[in-house]
Amino acid sequence: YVNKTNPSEIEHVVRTVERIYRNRHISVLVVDDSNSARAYLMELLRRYGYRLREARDGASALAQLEQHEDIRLVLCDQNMPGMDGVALIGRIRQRYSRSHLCIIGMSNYGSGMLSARLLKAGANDFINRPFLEEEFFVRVNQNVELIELIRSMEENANRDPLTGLYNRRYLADAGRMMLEAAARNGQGLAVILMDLDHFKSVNDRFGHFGGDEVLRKVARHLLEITRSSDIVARYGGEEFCVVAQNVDGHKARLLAEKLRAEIAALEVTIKGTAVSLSASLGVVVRPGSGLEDMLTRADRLLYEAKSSGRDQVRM
Ligand code: GH3
Ligand code: MG
Ligand code: MG
Ligand code: MG
Repeated sequence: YVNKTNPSEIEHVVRTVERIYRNRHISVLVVDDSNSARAYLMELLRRYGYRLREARDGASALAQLEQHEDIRLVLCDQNMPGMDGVALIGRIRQRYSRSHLCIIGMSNYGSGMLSARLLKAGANDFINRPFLEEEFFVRVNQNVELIELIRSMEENANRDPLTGLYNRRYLADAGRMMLEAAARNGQGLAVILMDLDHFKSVNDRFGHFGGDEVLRKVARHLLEITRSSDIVARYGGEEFCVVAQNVDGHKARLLAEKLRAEIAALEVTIKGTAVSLSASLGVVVRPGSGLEDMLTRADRLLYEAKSSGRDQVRM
């Protein structure tokens, strides 16, 4: 007798193992006032490899979310003393968008309009109790897959594919928010625009792929020498923009000078030949009337730097 295993069963096992591997990076928060219900849900989720957090009421659920940025799914019981599920979901949605995390509300079978109230409060889905494990997993996994997809699409939409830096679209959104925050807190903010000098000749000598390689190296170096709180974006072909918060005019000039010096000193070799680089920079410090206006003025200063001989900072 030969035990012929069904190929589709093998496929199922392989897919499950792959999923468990992927899910190690995904945190799920289980919110339920009942210890036994929480333990059961966590036992199920553990089987699929999810990283787990738990809370027994709304207040500690909000605290967990605050503390753990990586929570992507919240499973939320409706009936809890104090804040109920609908109220908690409303509170969560005030802070966390549908592209940050998904919520599955859990209601008891027969509670009528509750599922509609949970969805209206901001849940993505709901599960009636008692449930079949099969349905539980399908709903959990589908919601997690969807949020991961949304997040990767959002990430791609904000990035420049060549260098991996933020793109101009992201710069416009995040830069405006940073500027508003700086205005509220009365802090300085610098917009630094940088254009590589004579980049055409780099392409002429090393070809377009060589030029691309140089742009990637420059991008990587800019990330190394700036702070994680700065926005570093690819503004155009060989133009980069740094938005730095909490800097006054003096610090902004120092930063721009540092960027200039670092680019001039950067050792890049393409096919064994050293490429010498330099850059021209324009710097504008808040208050300006808005990000667009600051970028326009930085661009004008950048061209002054070009016409004054390149490899210099203008502000
Ligand atoms: P300068 O700025 O000093 O005036 O001279 P430049 O030669 O850098 O002049 P310009 O800004 O007019 O030209 C930019 C060049 O950068 C033109 C283009 O071929 C090149 N470039 C733009 N985007 C890319 C890219 O993605 N990859 C490569 N390899 N080259 C690019
Ligand atoms: Mg309960
Ligand atoms: Mg240039
Ligand atoms: Mg240019």
